[in-house]
Amino acid sequence: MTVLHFAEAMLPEGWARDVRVTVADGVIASVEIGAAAHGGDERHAVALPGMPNLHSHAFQRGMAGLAEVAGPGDDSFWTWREVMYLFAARVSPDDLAAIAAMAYAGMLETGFTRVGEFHYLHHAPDGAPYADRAAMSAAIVAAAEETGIALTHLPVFYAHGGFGGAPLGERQARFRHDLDGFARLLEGARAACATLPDAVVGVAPHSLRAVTPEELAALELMAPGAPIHIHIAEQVREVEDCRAWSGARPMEWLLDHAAVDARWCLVHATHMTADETERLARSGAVAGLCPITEANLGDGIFPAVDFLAAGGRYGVGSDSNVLIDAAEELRLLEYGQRLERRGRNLLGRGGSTGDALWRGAVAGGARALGAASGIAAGNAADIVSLDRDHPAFVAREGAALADAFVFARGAVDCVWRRGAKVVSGGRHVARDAIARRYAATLRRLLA
Ligand code: NGQ
Ligand code: ZN
Repeated sequence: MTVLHFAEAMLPEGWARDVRVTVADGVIASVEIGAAAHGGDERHAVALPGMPNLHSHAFQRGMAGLAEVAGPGDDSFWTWREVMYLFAARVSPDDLAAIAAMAYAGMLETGFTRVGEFHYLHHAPDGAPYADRAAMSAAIVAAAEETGIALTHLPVFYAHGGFGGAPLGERQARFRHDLDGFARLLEGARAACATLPDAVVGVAPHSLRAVTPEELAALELMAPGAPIHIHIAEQVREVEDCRAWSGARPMEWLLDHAAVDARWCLVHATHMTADETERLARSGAVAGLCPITEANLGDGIFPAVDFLAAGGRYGVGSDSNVLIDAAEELRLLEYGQRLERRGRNLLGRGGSTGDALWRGAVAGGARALGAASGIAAGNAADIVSLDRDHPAFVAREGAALADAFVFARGAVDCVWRRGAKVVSGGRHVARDAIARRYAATLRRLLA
């Protein structure tokens, strides 16, 4: 049994002082408020609940910064995707394990304690399944195990290169399944996750471009009650292609044809009409927002003010992992709205904006990843402490600490996953070994 004592903590019911968190078998057994530290308690200053990262493509961390060079024509999401596919074609299961471990260690260092891995790099580069058809899933699991991050594994079904069942392109061969093959992959992925504590396995139709309506309906039934994630309405061209195919916009089509509810996470959801925004909010689904990647790829700005006003739920994801930073995702989410609407404090629901964003994204992210969240008895002890000595935190307390963390770049001190300290002094405990292996992998892949 471990007892952590925090001078201040962000609890579900509000900020509290002198908080004793007792952890047994990785789970919070009790939370005492206004309790002095006992002799054997490990003492820390400020605790936040761990942040779920609801959308990651871990392998893309290996190409971070390599698509920031202008090509011969106008650059766009679609030209970025070609660069990404070239990199993706080189990554073996061992390479994936090394890159994902680096990405996951980095996530933990910024306060992410669970990752939703939206995983579509299933087969060998020529499209042939590996002998163990879940070998790439196993690599993801190995990285989660090595770093300690909680995993919601989201095997992706990706069968078409465009709306209306268009064939896949040559560079997409690694992603391909039919429904039977995908069912077997899902079995393999579940087996690979079986020994990983708190692991969740969901299912992810990649996008309306990549699945037919019949396939989507079948996928909905493959993981009853588990999270279901899909990319949607990220790019204007995707909206136009969807209208040409069906007469409807992507969000409109999905809400009309699928039973979208609280088990769904709709990733990006950037381009919506006012009516779609309202309907999505009412559905109970989580909007999976990835502000850093959406900015990097030139996607557009999510209508967050209207979505929140309609009662919508959201969480954040690091998606392409071009930059991994939980607080920065929230900062950019708020700043996109400020720049567009020329206002301030738009997503804070009338109170402290950084505090509301951290709480909102913890709750929505956990729902999207099929997990519980928050520093409360019965939940996994997934806790982040802040570096009280960082200048950004001087003379701040309570919600003002969260604001300083989100907007003024304070720093993380420690991170616990299931009560085990995986980050100490801002560094992952296995960073050196993980970074060495990552460097060797990248030098070889990019040679
Ligand atoms: C992905 N990324 O799955 O990594 C996609 C691009 C695709 C984003 N949508 C791949 N941001 O669309 O095929
Ligand atoms: Zn994505």
